[in-house]
Amino acid sequence: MKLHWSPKSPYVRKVMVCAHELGLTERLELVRSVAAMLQPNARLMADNPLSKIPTLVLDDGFVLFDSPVICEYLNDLARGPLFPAEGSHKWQALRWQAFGDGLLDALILWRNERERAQPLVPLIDAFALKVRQSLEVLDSEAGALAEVPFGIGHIAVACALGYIDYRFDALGWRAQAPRLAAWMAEVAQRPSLKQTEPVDG
Ligand SMILES: N[C@@H](CCC(=O)N[C@@H](CS)C(=O)NCC(=O)O)C(=O)O
Repeated sequence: MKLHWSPKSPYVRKVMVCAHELGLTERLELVRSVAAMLQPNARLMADNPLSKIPTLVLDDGFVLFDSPVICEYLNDLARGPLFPAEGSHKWQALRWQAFGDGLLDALILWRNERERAQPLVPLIDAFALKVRQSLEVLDSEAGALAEVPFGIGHIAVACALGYIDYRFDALGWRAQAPRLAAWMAEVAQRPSLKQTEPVDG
């Protein structure tokens, strides 16, 4: 399988964490693909017209995106435990995945805006508010995160927090969300997270 990949993308990181957890990394051929909102990538678009990563091309040519779909596919392939099949654990995991992904969406749009010559201040303020409030809610859920078996919800939240460390270090989120920080300190010890820390280049 061919994965359009970048060491910087937190959504790609979700897929790679799943692959590590599921013992599937050897099955993935990583293709370094640059995906930038303002520069559609023709080579990537041949597989995904949305020009986004992660994009997974299966051996029979069928193409999967986006990260929730690819993560679930890998979990099915390995008959893994990362997606609880039913009941409240299922919805809790999917909600945390949506929460982590949504937090990432806000952070990435925030970063794009702050890099413009004249950022729109109300937009920056709105992203800052959403991120602050999300951290507050996740902090209140740190106990629940620690209680249930590690899965896709934990992966998405951890990748979002890892992205804050990578691109928004100045936020100092740990002071604002100490219980979440303690949870993250433990989860970050997993080899799957250690081996997928974002790097420039
Ligand atoms: N919802 C998608 C988001 C993927 C995404 O936005 N990836 C970024 C890279 S971090 C991207 O490809 N951006 C290029 C673009 O938006 O044109 C997912 O979960 O896979």
